Amino acid sequence: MSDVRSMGATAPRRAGAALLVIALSASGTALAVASDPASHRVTQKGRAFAPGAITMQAGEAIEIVNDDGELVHHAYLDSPEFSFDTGEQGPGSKTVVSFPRRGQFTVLCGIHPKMKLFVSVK
Ligand SMILES: [Cu+2]
Repeated sequence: MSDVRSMGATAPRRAGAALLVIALSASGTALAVASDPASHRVTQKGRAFAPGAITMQAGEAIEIVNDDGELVHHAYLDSPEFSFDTGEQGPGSKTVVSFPRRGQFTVLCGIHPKMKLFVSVK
């Protein structure tokens, strides 16, 4: 009985995370999928990440929102320690990416080379 009660208590949050994983898996591209709700939010309006720099704790996640009209974006990070690729981010899409490691990272857009998001993970 105690097992059932414990499952009930965590079910809503786990269900949300499971849906997120499924949504990202469907695009077949996200390698770093956050299991927790994002604690930071970045928009891409005007072909620019905003804010352009974020300081966060290891294990936290960023929700990258494409609120840039009809434009498609494609955020990715390629570093020796850690990388991810969101694939194409259609208009209105939201992609959550977790940063498991400490370090200084630069997220780029595969479509707009001038877009840069500096992430400092403490
Ligand atoms: Cu872009």
